[in-house]
Amino acid sequence: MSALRFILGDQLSRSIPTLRGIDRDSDRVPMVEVAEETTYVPHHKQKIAFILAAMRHFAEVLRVEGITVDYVRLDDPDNTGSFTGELERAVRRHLPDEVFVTEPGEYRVLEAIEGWRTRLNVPVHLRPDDRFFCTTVDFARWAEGRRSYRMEHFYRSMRGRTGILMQDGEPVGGRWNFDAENRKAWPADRKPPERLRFPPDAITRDVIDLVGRLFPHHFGDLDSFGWGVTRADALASLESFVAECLPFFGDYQDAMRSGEPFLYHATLSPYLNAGLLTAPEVCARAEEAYAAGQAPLNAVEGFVRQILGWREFIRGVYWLRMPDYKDTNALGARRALPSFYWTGETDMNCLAQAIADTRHQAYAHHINRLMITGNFALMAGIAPAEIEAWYLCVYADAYDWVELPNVHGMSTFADGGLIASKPYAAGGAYIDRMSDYCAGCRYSPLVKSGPEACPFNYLYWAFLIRHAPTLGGNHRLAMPYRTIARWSEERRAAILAEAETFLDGLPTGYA
Ligand code: FAD
Ligand code: DLZ
Ligand code: SF4
Repeated sequence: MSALRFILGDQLSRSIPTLRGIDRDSDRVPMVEVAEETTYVPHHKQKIAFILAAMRHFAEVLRVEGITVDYVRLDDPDNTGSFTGELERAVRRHLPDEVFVTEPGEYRVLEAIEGWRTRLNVPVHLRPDDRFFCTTVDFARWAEGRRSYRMEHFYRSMRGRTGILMQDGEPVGGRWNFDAENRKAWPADRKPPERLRFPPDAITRDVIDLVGRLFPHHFGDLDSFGWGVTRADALASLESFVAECLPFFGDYQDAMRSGEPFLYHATLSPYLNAGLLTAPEVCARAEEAYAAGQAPLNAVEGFVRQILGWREFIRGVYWLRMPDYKDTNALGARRALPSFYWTGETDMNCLAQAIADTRHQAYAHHINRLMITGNFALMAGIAPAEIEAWYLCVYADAYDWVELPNVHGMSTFADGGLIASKPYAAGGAYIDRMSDYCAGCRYSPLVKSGPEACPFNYLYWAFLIRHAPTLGGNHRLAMPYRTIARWSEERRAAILAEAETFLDGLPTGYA
């Protein structure tokens, strides 16, 4: 018996189920760089470089172990450009008795894999991806009978099931959640730690050259590439995060700062999502730091909640609700994406800063994604498909399974409240409180209308007025709707008109 054990670009874990039971003498491991994956959206150049460089390094690790890797490069003249085409070629070359693959992270790839059984004429074994805490089956069980899904409920059940930060069946510290202590603004005189960057080695430099040549028009800078591309790099990043950032992770989780994209955030998502780290080992390391007195409970609990809670929850929702989830558009949002999402050329300093970080690093932390670029898209009524494609392009950590529910469920409320109890909409005052962006802006967060007014202010009110039939009954929005109810019809119409004029003036399209 011989087998092909097909590894996808986000399955770079030695523990991946595909490799279990491998026979080094007879089995082969195809890994393929293909145009379909590099261009199904025009990914940030650093995202492509990160994945291809990590794939090439992972192939070397397997080879050192004596495993035969059948690696196809992007510029191989015989490359057919797709997973299916390349697997077909590999089957023709090696005539295996069977093919193993682990569940992919994207629904469109799962659909392709489902076609392989008939197309390849060999048995294809699809193995569950067990690098997560919660299986898709267990999530479906948890979700059964619920009309909406709330992360906090799921998270508590996961704490109980895994025993993470639990003692005698109770949450360590007597509370599940320390968020109330985690909303500090960034002090003006505080300097965030330097982050670990990894100078590209010869393999990565080759990939960077390739990406520069083949994708010159894709979004993003390439010369600032500093991502790690091996498991050793990812582990070093984890250690550096635990030592330098974790102790303050909770305190400044929601803060934003000009020219400082990372603050105390982990920047581990590209490694987790590509398989260079696993969620259980990262949570175990954080718990260990708490036990050793290296980091306080509010920080460790806050961090664990992001991974054991949010990351697992988002994945569960994706696999439970796809494919229909992609088409949700509860607020009927139809606008095209403004060009400034690609160019960063806007007088709104918060957006210019968040997009500049994104262009430069293929990274922006959660609050920049949710409350700056996401908040604007929500209130401007950008079509979910347009903003979703942008998020999928621009971040090194972006895959459909994690990006889509964050966009449809969190930032655009396209799922109508399936996972969020209210839309994450906020005016300039919130952004001013949590960042230093407004001080460098030509608009003022204190002005509500007119040429000096922060556009987030009138967009906020126009958003609520426009969606009063859908959102007016949401008890979490009772206060702003009471304010609107006190306004005259003329005042509401003027706010709507100001917002429309502003939005209609924004150039759209990929620039
Ligand atoms: P930290 O803030 O340090 O958090 C630690 C870890 O928790 C992250 O590495 C990540 O694995 C996990 N995590 C935290 N929040 C979430 C979340 N909401 N969903 C899933 N995992 C989470 N994350 C992605 O990994 N890929 C995406 O494509 C992606 N798209 C997003 C789109 C939008 C509109 C929003 C609002 C959020 C998105 N996120 C996405 C979630 C989150 O912003 C990133 O995981 C986080 O910014 C990664 O940076 P970090 O490693 O420094 O995270
Ligand atoms: C994102 C990506 C890119 C840009 N390129 C490749 C590639 O050339 N080969 C590959 O195996 N994977 C790539 N990936 C990651 C895949 O898109 C990802 O594995 C699938 O979407 C399944 O989650
Ligand atoms: Fe953004 Fe408004 Fe502040 Fe300018 S004033 S940075 S547009 S929130």
